[in-house]
Amino acid sequence: MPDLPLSVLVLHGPNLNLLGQREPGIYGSLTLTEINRLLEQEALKLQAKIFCVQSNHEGVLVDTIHQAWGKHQGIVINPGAYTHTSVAIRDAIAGVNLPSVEVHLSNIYRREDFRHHSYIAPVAIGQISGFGAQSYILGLQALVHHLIAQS
Ligand code: CA2
Repeated sequence: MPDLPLSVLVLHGPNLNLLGQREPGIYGSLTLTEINRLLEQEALKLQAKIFCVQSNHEGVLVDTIHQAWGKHQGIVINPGAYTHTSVAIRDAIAGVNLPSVEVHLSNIYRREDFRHHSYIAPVAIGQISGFGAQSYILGLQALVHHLIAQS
């Protein structure tokens, strides 16, 4: 067992600050604050600490990933639309070499073709897509179990 508590960075990408206010049919009716609260409750059960950050800016997401090194043991990330475009976020995750789980509220493979490709997936330990807010909970559980197993 590692020295507890494990510390996990939860990173939310662009437009996820709008959750609960628009497009509930695709992304659900919970706000980002409500999702973060659910994650806090799950983290407590898992005896982990989480730090939640949302940004609409690619560079801020890259900087936040860099700053996770030496501070957090893993990352749960919903890169939003940057999933499908960002070599910079992929390189940042590969660069810090922290176990990362990619999560999506919607099932990106049931949507437009351009959402079927993820630049992040090859540098993530796994991907969870399509379970709404539960995708984040499953992602946090999977990451913490992975971190415990590898310690
Ligand atoms: O399903 C997901 O979690 C996504 O990462 C969400 C991104 C989308 O670009 C990805 O393909 C899949 C979009 C997030 C936008 O969130 C909104 C929430 C409410 C209203 C408008 C946008």
